[in-house]
Amino acid sequence: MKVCVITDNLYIYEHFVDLLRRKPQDAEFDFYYATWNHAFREKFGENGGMRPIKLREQGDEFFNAYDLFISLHCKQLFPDRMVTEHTCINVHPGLNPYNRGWFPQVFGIMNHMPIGVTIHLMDTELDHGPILWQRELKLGADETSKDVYERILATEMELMEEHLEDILTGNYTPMPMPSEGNINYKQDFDALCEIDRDKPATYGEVIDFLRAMTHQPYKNAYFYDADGKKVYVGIELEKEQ
Ligand code: 0FX
Repeated sequence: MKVCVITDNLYIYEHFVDLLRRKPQDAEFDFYYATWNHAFREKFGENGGMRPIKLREQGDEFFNAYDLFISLHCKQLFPDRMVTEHTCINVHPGLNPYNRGWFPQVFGIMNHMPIGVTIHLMDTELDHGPILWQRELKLGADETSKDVYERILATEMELMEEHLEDILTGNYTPMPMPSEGNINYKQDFDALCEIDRDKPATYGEVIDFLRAMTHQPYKNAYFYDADGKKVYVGIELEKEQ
């Protein structure tokens, strides 16, 4: 069988390739990334193990060349005909249906919502479709977005390792999503970043907001100083031993 894997996340790509090396599968895998992913373009170029692709420009010839499509943090929307006519599986860094879309753990920390990992069949809506497997992660009071995101990535790879063969052989029972849940977009995250210094909040809300926005090396939350310069804000948390 031929499998098309599309990813824009280096950690996931490298760990998935390592998984295939450790546990060879009876399938041929092709890897693609988004044409506008400059970091991948610099690293992989046009050939080698990875190729750039713009999914919405592909025709039947491309789609019919594969038996299965897997999105491992692919930053492109899969075209409708791809998800309706072919089997497409998404590995998502959130516990569907909570916080579908952009940076699920950020919104999970801020809004005290469940955090985790979901592998699901894709349909025409974003991070939506029957659930195959998922695992919830409990958030520690001292964890930032980065801390829990590292556990999310590791959990995604654990689930993939446990179920790759099931994915390839179709050995699963899709479960309907329990509800539509909620969805966040990149604009929602961008809008959170500017701090309104006059907004009243409890200490608890401030701590949760800052740990949701703390994810080195990214500079997320900020306010403007008297000279109109951005001052970035993060938080350091340390639990006693
Ligand atoms: O690949 P990914 O981990 O995931 C994102 C979406 O969250 C996910 O729902 C979608 N399926 C996937 C295709 O794209 O995103 P990332 O590698 O851009 O960012 C990883 C984490 O880093 C993110 O969860 C929060 C943090 N981050 C990232 C950026 C770019 C920040 O805190 N600030 C940023 O500006």
